[in-house]
Amino acid sequence: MDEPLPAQSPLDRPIVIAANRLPVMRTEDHGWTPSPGGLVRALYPMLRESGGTWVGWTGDPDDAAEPFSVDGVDLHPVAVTADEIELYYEGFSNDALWPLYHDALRESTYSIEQWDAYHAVNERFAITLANIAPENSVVWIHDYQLQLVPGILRELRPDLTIGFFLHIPFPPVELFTRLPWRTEIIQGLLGCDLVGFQRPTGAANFIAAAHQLLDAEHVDDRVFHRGREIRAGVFPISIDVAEVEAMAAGRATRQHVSRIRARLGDPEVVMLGVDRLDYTKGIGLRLKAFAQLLEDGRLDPARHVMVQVATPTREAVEAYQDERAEIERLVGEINGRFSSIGLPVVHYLYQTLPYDDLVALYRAGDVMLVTPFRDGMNLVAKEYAAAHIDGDGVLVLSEFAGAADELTDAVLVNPHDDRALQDAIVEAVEMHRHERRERMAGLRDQIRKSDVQGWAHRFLESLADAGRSE
Ligand code: ADQ
Repeated sequence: MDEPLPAQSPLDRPIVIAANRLPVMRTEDHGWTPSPGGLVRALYPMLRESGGTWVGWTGDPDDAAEPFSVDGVDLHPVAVTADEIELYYEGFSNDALWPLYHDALRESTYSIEQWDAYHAVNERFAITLANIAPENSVVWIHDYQLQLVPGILRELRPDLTIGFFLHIPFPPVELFTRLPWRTEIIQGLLGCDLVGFQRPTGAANFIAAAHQLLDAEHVDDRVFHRGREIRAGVFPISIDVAEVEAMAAGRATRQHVSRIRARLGDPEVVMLGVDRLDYTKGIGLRLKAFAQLLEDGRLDPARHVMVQVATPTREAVEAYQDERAEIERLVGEINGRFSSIGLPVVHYLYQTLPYDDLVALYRAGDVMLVTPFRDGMNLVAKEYAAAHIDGDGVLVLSEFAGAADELTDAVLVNPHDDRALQDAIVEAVEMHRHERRERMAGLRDQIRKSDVQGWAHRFLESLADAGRSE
């Protein structure tokens, strides 16, 4: 593995992070503890070392907590009202932008009330940042909920170096321009010094939209707008590889893996899906492909089982309720047809699991199915490879996940093509041990080259460069 990077920030200036959510959750005794999740794991130690600040929402409506510190990290809550949660978060962010950015086409339901709330919350974030960011500091804003913040903040505080990272895809200009407020969004992002994307296509789509909507010229990754230069860079996010490997190597995990396989009836092949229950993740298609393979006798319920873990998410949004109902209907239908007493063929958990349980499941999975229609990166694919310290296991991966650019030793598949998906699953199940090990070695080499700490360092170094070239 490459030299581990120090927890310190690569910058000589204070950093302020802004994300929709603060990186902490309330504990039962009314204190705070860092939340789980890769982004927090990547950035929290760095802020702790360099004494940084994080601005975000606590997750509770109307929560206007005073600024506080956890482990030396200053946290500045931004209040979001119950109405705004419905309009800004569930509405504009998750019911308008999310499907549009994942090319999940459906009838457009763009609402001015939702847009107004999105604008108001973005403005509140920008004002909070303007009030607290030290002179000449670096501000790093995250994701699609906050795309207007850079533009508003630039007006308020021209001294700051401003970066933005989009965790989800940026759509092709033909789709993006459906959005009534497309120009405002591009203007917002052009307030940055550096805008980061997961894949080269995201950066290219953004540059094309800036050109079409605002006549912004560009040379390579540099966009020119109103006398300023904005860089559009590519920074594929990763995971804390060392942490997953250490968890996977623990004795408790090894014992847990044996227990899981025994409880599943010691099948020959355990197929695994782990996703937030989101309609972009292709869970239904995967289940249908599995059912068709059982139907056709290409898989055998006595030898092949599937475990699908789906994390509850965005449960107030109707499209998510529909998706859950459809997946649970499919699981019931498949089990009804193909299971025998005490041995279901699909094991389905609608639960958020502790990270060590998830790592044990990854290790227990012989074939991992990651089949989103569209995904910024997909960290599950990387976690699976990191957990397979035994050097075995096959990853079936959608071409439409950002991870497909790097994880070329996976069995890559177009999940929109039923037959291709079924064939990819059979190829993974029947793959010879020698090929499995060769491919897994390739996947593991790749992820060990770029972990999440490296990702954060690369972004911040480029941001400092972009800020200097103003
Ligand atoms: P997500 O859409 O949430 O992230 P993903 O990258 O797969 O998708 O991350 C999910 C995370 O949740 C993983 O770290 C996984 O371990 C965890 N998780 C999943 N199911 C779980 C369960 N049942 N219990 C506990 N934890 C579970 C968005 C984008 C992605 C992008 C990331 C990071 O949509 O494309 O990779 O941000 O930029």
